[in-house]
This record gives sequence, structure tokens and C-alpha cells, in this order.
Amino acid sequence: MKTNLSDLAIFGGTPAFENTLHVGSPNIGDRKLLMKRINDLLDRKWLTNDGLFVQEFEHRICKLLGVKHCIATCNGTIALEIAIRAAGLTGEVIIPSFTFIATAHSLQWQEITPVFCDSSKEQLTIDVSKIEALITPRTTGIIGVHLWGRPCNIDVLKDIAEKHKLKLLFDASHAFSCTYKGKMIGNFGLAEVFSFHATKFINSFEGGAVVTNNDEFAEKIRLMRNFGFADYDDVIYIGTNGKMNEISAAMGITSLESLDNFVSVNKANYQKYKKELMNIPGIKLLQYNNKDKANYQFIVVLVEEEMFQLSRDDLYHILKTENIFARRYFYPGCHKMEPYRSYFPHAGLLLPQTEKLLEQVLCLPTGTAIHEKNILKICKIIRYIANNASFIREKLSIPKL
Ligand code: T4K
Repeated sequence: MKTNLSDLAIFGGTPAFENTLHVGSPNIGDRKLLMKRINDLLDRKWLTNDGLFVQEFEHRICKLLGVKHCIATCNGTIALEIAIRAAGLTGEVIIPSFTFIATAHSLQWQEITPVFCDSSKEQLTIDVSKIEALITPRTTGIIGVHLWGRPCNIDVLKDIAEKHKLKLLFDASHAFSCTYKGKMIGNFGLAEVFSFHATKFINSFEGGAVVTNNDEFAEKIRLMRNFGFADYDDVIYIGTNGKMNEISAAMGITSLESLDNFVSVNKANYQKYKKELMNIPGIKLLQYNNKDKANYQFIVVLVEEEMFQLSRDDLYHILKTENIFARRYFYPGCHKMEPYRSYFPHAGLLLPQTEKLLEQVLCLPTGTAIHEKNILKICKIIRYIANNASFIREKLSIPKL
């Protein structure tokens, strides 16, 4: 884009951050209850190390998901790292490249090679038909990612893992309170991992959790979260400091109490976007399967340049001039970021669908901070851009398609 984009401000947004509509604005539950809990923990003078709020948070998650064990952590990345180490993964582990960089880094951090698999065109999650070709004698596991809250093909992943004697874990960072064939996410594979980062619809400022139905595995994770201490003076594993603190747990519990409200706001936002974006050529809103429960925490559109007449990146930049800060998750792709792009410079050749998604996906603002009028504005601008695409191309000196 050569022309100054500000020339193109269509509805003339103001640049102040507080007026920006952005992806990831946190949901805040009942403030009064949160403050009460913070006062309680201060009075108790128990701030971290498996405190009462952490235990309550874990208990509530077990109950909600119908899972035996929940071990809350300081964030989702550490939860992944602990689960990977406790599962004994080594050598190579197969993951989709189309995921947040934390999935790959949590392996590489432990000198395990992430082997990138392509994603499916329909589901956007790991393409199960391409996994077996990536298995080598060094492969020890697969990590499926339930992207945007839509579960990956769990049944097929389970079959492949069993057939090749691989450990199966899930990065369920986006899929809290979602279901797969009627069963809550959290109950699949050896373990599943959640993120409760501020930008997730259920948040504990920073936070995460490993959930599992395997007693032995749960016990190992619990110890590894606390340096590997089995008793006051006895360490039996290499552990880390992965503990969730009490103030985070207080926020987590408060957040959980508003879960139904957050999901219904997200769903209403999704439906509003669906209605307002309907019939815009080249804009495809990600669909959810009605049979499963979704949390609708991301509004994901795919921009098809040939039909929209502008690229996803053009749309992203133009929206920015209107103070709408959409996100190009997970551009440019794990395999195109360091150290992976140096290790596997030609990885993209095996990831044709991923490469396409990386050029097409755009996440739009949602959550409790986004109101109907905001969605109407965003969609009105997108429709205007679509209706005036050739004029905009010309004005921005974008070569003809
Ligand atoms: N696996 C998957 C599949 C994941 O998506 C993630 C995290 C993980 C694993 C690892 O879990 P954690 O270790 O993070 O628990 C954000 C989040 O930081 C990250 O948690 C999330 N996925 C990822 C998809 O999004 P960035 O780099 O986009 O963050 P940032 O700082 O640009 O914030 C995003 C937007 O949110 C901005 O527009 C501003 C807004 N925001 C952010 C914060 C922190 C707020 O309005 N208020 C806030 O307090 O990664």
C-alpha cells in the first residue's frame, strides 16, 4: 500500500486508544465480588502456593467439565510445558503450524522438535489425513489444538495415537466450556490444557490449567507445578514454578460465575456479525456446528481476495485507520517465525492450506466490551470497503488482480 492510509479514513475515527475497538478486550465479571475476594485473601495472608481460592477454582472447573483433576497454573504456556514434560515427550511431536506460537515454543523450550502439520480447509484444525506421513521413529506424541473453540477431529487423532503408540495431548486454550460430540472438552487424550489469559473469555488475569482423568498423571503434574516437591524436604521430579496465585484464582472464580452471561453475549455478538456480514462477497464468517456447545469467544472471518477484491491485509490496515484493531492470528505462522523458519526453511511447501489460512484469517472484536452499535459500525465499514473495492485499490495504488 503506497498511499497514506489516513487519506482513506472513511468514517473518520479518533486515534485515542480508549476509542479503539480491539480484539482481546477482557471480560470483567462481578467487580464487587472480586474486590471482596481480594480483601479476603489479604485478610487471610495466604497469597499463593495452593491457596483456598486456587483449590476452589480447580474444584469448580472439575465440576463444570466433569473431569477428575484440574491443576491450575500461572499461565497456559507453563501448563503446556508441564504436561509435555510429565507425559515424557521427547524427540519430535506433531502439532499444527496454524496455532499460537506457545504451542510450538512449549516443545522447543524443552528441546523437543515441533513437527508442523497442515490444517484442514473445513475445520482449520490439524489435518488428520496428513499426520501419519509425518511420523518417524523419533515421534513421541501429537498435540491437537481446538482452534477458535472448535474441537479438532479427536476420534481420528485418538486412533492414530493408539495405532502408533503416541501420547495424545490437547491445547484447549480456546475451548473452555465447549463440547465434542456432547462431551465437555477437557476429557480427551492424556490431558488437555486451558489458558485463562486476560484476552480469553474466562480469565484469571494470567492463568492456565491442566485437566486430566488420569490419577497418576495428575499427581505428577501437581508436583511438577511446585518444583517437584513431594513433601517439605523431598523433591522427586524436575519441576518448575507453575503455581497460580490467589488473586488470579479470585479473578478466575469470579469469571466462572459469569460464564453463562459471557457466552450469551459472545453468541449474540456472533449472530449480529453473521447478519450484518451476510452476502458480502469474499467475507466468510467461521461457522459453528450446532450440535456442539461453543463459547463464541472469537469472531473469525476468512477474506477471499479474488471475491472481496482486496486482500485480508488491505482490510486489516484500512480497519486500523478507522480505529478498529482486528488481529491476523496466527500470521505469519509458527513455521515462519524463529527458530523454526531457520530450522525448516521449506516447511511451507508441506503446508499449503496453512499458508492460505495465514493470508485469509482476520479476527474481529467481540466480548462484553463490544456493543451492538460497535458491531454495526464495523460491519458497515467492511461493507463499504467491499462496495468500493476498485476505487480503494486505485487510491492505494494496489495493482489490479
Ligand atoms: N495455545 C494457544 C492456542 C493460545 O492461543 C495461547 C494464547 C496459548 C497456547 C498460551 O496461553 P497463555 O500462556 O497466553 O495463557 C494474545 C494472548 O496473550 C494469548 O494468551 C493468546 N493465546 C493469543 C491468541 O492472544 P497477543 O500477542 O495477541 O497479545 P496482545 O498483548 O497483543 O493482546 C491482544 C489484544 O488484547 C490487544 O488488542 C489488546 C487487548 N488486551 C490485552 C490485554 C493483555 C486488552 O484489552 N487488555 C489486556 O489486559 O496474544
